[in-house]
Amino acid sequence: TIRTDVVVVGLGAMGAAITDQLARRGVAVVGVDRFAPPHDRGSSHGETRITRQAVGEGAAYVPFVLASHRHWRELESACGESLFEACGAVVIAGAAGRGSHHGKQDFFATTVATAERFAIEHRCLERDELVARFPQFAGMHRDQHAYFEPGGGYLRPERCIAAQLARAERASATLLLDTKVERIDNRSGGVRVTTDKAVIEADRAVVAAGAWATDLLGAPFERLLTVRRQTLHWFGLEADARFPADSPVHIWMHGAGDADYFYGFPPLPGERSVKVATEQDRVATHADQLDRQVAATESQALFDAHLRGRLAGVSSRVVDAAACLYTVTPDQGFILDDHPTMPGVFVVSACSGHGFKHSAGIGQAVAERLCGAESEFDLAPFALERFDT
Ligand code: PYC
Repeated sequence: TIRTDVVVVGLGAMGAAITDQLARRGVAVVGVDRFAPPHDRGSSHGETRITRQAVGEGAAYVPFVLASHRHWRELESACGESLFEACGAVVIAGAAGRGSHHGKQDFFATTVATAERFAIEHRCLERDELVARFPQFAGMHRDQHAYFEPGGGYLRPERCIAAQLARAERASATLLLDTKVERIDNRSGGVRVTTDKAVIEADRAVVAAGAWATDLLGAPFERLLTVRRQTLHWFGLEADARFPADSPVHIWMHGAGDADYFYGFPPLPGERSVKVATEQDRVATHADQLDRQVAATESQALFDAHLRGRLAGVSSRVVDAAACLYTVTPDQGFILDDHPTMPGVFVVSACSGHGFKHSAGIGQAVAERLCGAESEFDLAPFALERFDT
């Protein structure tokens, strides 16, 4: 039996950040993952993740992303690698800001209002201004609107996770990799985590197990959380593609529904392809049953529905594709809260497909909460009580 202060279950985006933050505060922490992160089985792979500070999902998220931007820069200094490319972020919406993203019909308006409220540098651009600067958006219509945030950009998720776990280990965290958590039980004064390799007894447990959380947490999570397969696609560039070197990431809402949109990244340095994706909210799966194979027809369907006639310079030639998992709540927000019936267990799942950009800040917030420290973060908007449990 291993004795520790805190056991963190799941070492993806959230678990790696929390383990790092706790270990650097001098807390004895054991992190457990069923694979060897960074890995491609969960929700944190695929080379890049969007980050944007004026969060259209709501102002409650802004402190997390602002803190994260500071943490990524510090982490870059610590690990000597590039983790955060501040190439800018563009959000495009239809007439009158029409379009929905992560369940928010007012995503575009909230993005602009949040930028104003938090004094985040941004510009609202007409179609011709945007296309003059970034010709790849030539398919934008004149009745569409664009928001440009120069401080947004993309993160390198696998590198961020590896760097945080390495730093956590340097600060004396113990990592148990390729170790499957079988159950979590309360015991007097704490928590017992039974894995296929060892039993861990801790004062507290943090469950950041993403798509596997439902198997460990019981009610009400099994009813609240839905696991969804999503796909990522890389398409080759045309020979005459014009992507300026400072090209931004984008979210492009071209219809009113949640799926009438796609997001994408500029070509990574030295690459002649771009990564793009949309999101689906119709089909549920289980983490262990994920079909990881992405059919050529899926990439073609994405290209036809979203890219064709919109993103200039991108060909329909598929260079690569991958599947990943979202773990989604009914309102597509986060859950950051104590487990209602398991004292000592703090839940950091699910992040509904938009968590990575916030993860370093959430690591700080959760570590402060567990240490009883004063905190700049308000976790109330992420409490379970907003759902009918
Ligand atoms: O957070 O910008 C984002 C995002 C886009 C698609 C998934 N997450």
